[in-house]
Amino acid sequence: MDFLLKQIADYKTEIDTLEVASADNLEAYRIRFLGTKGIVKNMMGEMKNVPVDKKKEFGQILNDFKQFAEGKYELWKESMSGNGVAAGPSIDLTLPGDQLPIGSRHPISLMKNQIISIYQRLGFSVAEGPEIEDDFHNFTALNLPEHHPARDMQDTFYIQQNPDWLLRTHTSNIQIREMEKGQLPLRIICPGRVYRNETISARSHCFFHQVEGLYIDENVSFADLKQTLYYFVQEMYGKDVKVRFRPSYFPFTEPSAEMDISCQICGGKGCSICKKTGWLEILGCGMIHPNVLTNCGIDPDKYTGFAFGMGIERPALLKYGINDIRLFSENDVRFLRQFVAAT
Ligand code: 2U9
Repeated sequence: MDFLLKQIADYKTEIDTLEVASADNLEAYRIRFLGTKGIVKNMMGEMKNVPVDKKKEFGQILNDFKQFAEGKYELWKESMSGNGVAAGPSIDLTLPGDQLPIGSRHPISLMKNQIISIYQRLGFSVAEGPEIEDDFHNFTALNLPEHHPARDMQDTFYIQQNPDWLLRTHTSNIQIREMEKGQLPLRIICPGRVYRNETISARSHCFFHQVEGLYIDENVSFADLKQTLYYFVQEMYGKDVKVRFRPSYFPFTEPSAEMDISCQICGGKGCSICKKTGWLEILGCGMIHPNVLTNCGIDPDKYTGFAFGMGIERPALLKYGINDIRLFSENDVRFLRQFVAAT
């Protein structure tokens, strides 16, 4: 009987040191210890060889062993909780997870973020507004006379159900809404998508993106405007960039100007991109028209301000050497994947 007791003790040690990590391991354990020809059954069969006076004692030990082996089985089965894998030490939580594919930023977003961050360094904060707008915030407040060609059905997408609603033609509606809040001084940069009823081609689209800016305070002058925009282009295109302002006309600014930079392709010598002029037009600007200030409840005798607007697509085409504006909105991943992951 001593030999049998030693065997039971050895089996117990073996069970204690077992690592049952999968459903297959568990089944192998069940067959080896608890199966019809398993170790527990075998031991039961040894009962007949045990002397009569020891049968009771051996029976008790055997019963304990059986319960121990069955208990372990139930414990492991429960810990697998239906997924076939044991919880606990068999899962290495320190292993790195599966790597998710990293997307890339859209080139329009890259350009937009770069522009925004330059103006943020000058104290401008970002403001946004609705793409579906009413006539007042898109046109009337901006001193656009009733019969101005920009209001024409040919140029503007009107909402059929309500002729007072339209898809904004510029992001200036954001500035109007911010000015209406009456919190001055105001120094904002307004990015967003705008819509114009134009035929889609490699050079133009019926929607595109703009960044506009606005600065209103007491004693703001055209010199402030020039210095702000000069800082912007130096940050954007480098210290060697040259600028020039040409007089222009916009209903919402007076005086108005367009700003050119020396051509970034030929360095000002003249090429096909700058049409041999050596200059590239990049934005429009001007002092906010007093009527626009009045329309938004701001006293033009106390406050002055400047505004500017630029499209994002054209500088992005130049920067990334893209020759078709339609690529920006086709969402072809072969095109989109080429841009830097995250900035
Ligand atoms: C308010 C007052 C004035 C915004 C301005 C321009 C000049 C301009 C064009 C650039 C290229 C539009 O995308 S584009 O075609 N924009 O030339 N935008 S001044 O002036 C404002 C805006 C809001 C309240």
